Amino acid sequence: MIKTKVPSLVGTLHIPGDKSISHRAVMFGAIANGKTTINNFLAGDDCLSTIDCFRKMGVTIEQNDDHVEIEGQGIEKLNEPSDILNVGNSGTTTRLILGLLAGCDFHACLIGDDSIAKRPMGRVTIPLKDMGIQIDGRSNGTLTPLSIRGGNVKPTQYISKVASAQVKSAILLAGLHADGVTSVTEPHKSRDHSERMLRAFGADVKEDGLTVSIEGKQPLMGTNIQVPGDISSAAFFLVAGAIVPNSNITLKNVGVNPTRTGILDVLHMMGANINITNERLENFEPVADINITTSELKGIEIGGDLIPRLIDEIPIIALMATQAKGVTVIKDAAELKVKETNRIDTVVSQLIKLGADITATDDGMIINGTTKLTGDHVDSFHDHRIGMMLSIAGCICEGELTLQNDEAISVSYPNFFHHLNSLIN
Ligand code: SPQ
Repeated sequence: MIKTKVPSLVGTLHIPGDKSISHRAVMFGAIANGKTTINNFLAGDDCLSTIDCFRKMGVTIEQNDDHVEIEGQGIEKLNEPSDILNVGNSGTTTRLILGLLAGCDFHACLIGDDSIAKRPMGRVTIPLKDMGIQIDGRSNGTLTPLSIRGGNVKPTQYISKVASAQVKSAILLAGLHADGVTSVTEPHKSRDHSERMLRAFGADVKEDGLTVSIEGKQPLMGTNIQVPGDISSAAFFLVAGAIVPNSNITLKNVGVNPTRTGILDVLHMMGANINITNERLENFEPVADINITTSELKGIEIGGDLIPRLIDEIPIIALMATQAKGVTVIKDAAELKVKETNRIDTVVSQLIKLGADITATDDGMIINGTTKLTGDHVDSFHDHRIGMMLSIAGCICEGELTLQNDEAISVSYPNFFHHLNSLIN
């Protein structure tokens, strides 16, 4: 992919479905009783991996682009898979499926790509083993490939060291099949899509501050899920609208769940011209339309509770900070090191290539703006969010930016380049 400076970005986009919500809709639909339909499903590689895993366990799933129909027959009707479950590049699939398989009295093996093989799974497998589940795999069952034999789940009261929706969801899904109450307490609140969607499927989930709890043995009932647009995908165009000259972009139907809107807080704090309208509750998630125009930005400090609310947006926030006056400090974000790539290293190394003044720290980065960026040969390192961030960088670079491994973008935003090109005048 080659990208050069653009004069402006103008137009309206319908952002594709939320990845986190699409995964959960398939998983919960597969273990519910009765039919589940999903509209605006994200047909990206990660969510297709989730569908593939459940088909291998005998669930009938019809998928036509962004419409999915699942014939759920309850978790007890899942079959022992005769083939390995391939999670591809998806951390969400790996960790949530482990929690769900904890409730299944059979054996299953999980494998993923090279990136998944490096990501820490002990944060889920260790508490699941404490709940009585047999798990083995590389590095004492903390790295893929993993094998699991579920059944006889014991409830737990788990205190997590990290604010992670994947850890929280995996333990709650295991707890759904235990006798008694399972709870998870986090240091900061992570995204709450599982809690909201479990309720939409008829389960009773309780929240008390940073603790979420669920009573075991509750059946899920199939339902209709309308997936909102993914704010993590919208973030690339929000930042593009703010930093590309003469721009005016409207994004329709974006999920604005408060556990995900850290990017909107950052845009406000940096002084962006952003307007949020038509806020409504669709199904069980808040949704809105967002307009942004070219803005004069200023550097800020980002850390603490804000981090879990924008963790996946940090690569694009770092690019925005190169175009903001003054210093931006991103801290408390060591979790970036265990994503599809070490996102502190990949963001910093690739933005330095373009001429940014950016330094890696132990738990984030420091960016001095504003800097003029110049095109160079850069790499996504097979990380979709790094690929999209660098493509937006190309829109403001002097000279040509060439991006290696751009196909990774289809993990979460298969029509990203089509959308970007449609805004170029
Ligand atoms: O699914 P995966 O690979 O972990 O995807 C990422 C992403 O950038 O798309 C992280 F690399 O998003 C995670 C997110 O960082 C998706 C997610 C979820 O759906 O529950 C939660 C976050 O991860 P975590 O580890 O904080 O729970």
